[in-house]
Amino acid sequence: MSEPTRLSRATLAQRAPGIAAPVYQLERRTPGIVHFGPGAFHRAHQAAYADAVLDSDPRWSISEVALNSTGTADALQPQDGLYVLALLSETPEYRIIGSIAELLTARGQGELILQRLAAPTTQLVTSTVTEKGYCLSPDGGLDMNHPGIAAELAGGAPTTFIGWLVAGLARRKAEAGGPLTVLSCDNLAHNGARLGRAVREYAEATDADLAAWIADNVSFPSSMVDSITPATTDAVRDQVAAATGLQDAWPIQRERFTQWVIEDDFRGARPPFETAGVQFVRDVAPFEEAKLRLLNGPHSTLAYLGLLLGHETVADAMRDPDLSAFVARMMHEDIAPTLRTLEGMELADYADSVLDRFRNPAIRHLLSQIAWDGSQKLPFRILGTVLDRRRAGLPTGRLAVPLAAWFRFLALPRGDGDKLVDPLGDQLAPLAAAGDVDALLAVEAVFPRELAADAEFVAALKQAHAAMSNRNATASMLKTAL
Ligand code: CS2
Repeated sequence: MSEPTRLSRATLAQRAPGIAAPVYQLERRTPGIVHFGPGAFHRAHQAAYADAVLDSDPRWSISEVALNSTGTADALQPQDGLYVLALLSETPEYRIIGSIAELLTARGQGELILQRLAAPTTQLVTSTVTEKGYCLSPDGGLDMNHPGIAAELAGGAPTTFIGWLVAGLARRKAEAGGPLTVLSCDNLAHNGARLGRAVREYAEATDADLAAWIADNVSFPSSMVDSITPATTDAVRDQVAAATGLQDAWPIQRERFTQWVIEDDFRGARPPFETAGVQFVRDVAPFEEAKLRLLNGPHSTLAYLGLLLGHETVADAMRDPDLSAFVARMMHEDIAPTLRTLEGMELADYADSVLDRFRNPAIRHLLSQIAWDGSQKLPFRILGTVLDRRRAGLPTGRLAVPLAAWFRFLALPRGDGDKLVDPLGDQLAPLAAAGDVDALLAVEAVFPRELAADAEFVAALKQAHAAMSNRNATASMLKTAL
């Protein structure tokens, strides 16, 4: 059998019948959005929303900026930025996305990146650079000791997201490019406020006039983004080629469900995302908290416990009756009571709908993928909930279990192809291997001092940790923790 033709503008018309593709004019894409971090999550989510509005408003195609790798650019440049989005369910659906106008990489294209950030046609900057990309210190401000930030502040060229953003804003100020909205799309509580603070602190450390200009001209709304997006595999590539008749070097798969709630605080023009289902609200915080605590927290719980129990995917872990019952009770009884009510949605229904999504048999979401970067994720996903509970005089409850499971996960022996992916891995793994819970709790980049000094919390964590010495012990602990 001959290889299918590679997807590109020139071959788009050869796609299989029924495969949706852009009807707007691809050759006239002028980016109105600059996005940092063109990974799978962005291409599953923001780029699909932009694609949906381009028919009615041609201003909103995207200039992608990759800071650390050239992989996405290498895959999509020969395809004129086009790629296939596979919506997975029992009846999968495929859609060709055309919102990526260009792909820039920081290595070698820095000048173009600054030009795009300064251009008056650019009205919105978005980011999915993951938690660690924000270079934050435990107090929530910019980490001036982060090696990348420290090198930039000492006069080095930008390498970090914050560094590039501030350099672009300086160029925009110099060229009178006009006001701008910078919209964080990462899984951090109060993501916009955090990003705004990091940018302000960076600018104040380098150029007071610029800091003042940013305060007057740039807004940093928060947003909550949601769509489960497992990493692309060769099986997905084959499935996409068979369904569309075109070869895509890097298609993206995600569940059908998607949600984007954005704080309505725009300085430049606002894309008509509401026509594509985006909710613009005054206060994102209740949505953000509900999602981080009731979806991402349980996801990480399934990941660490599931891996300790020998499961591979989220759906596998959900088929384990003790594990799924434990997670459901933790959500309803330990997490939901810490949350504010959501407009138009009961928290209990929200929790149940998340559990349904975790059960989706059409998705193979590897627990090992979710287990990455625990030191960056758990403060937002679990520790905020624990802090709220303790401040309200409630016990730590079941939430000690995922944290103890993370410690046990960090201690697992690893082979060559199985490196621990976590920026604090080298510091945490030896402490976890020694079973030193006190030393782990003393890592201030992860654990707020208030919790490390809380006797009830420490005792609950130690007890859960002791109960998970091996797979069988973990399985029977889960039964009793029910
Ligand atoms: C997951 C998230 O990998 C992870 O840590 O918990 O990527 C999750 O799938 C998304 O936030 C869902 O919107």
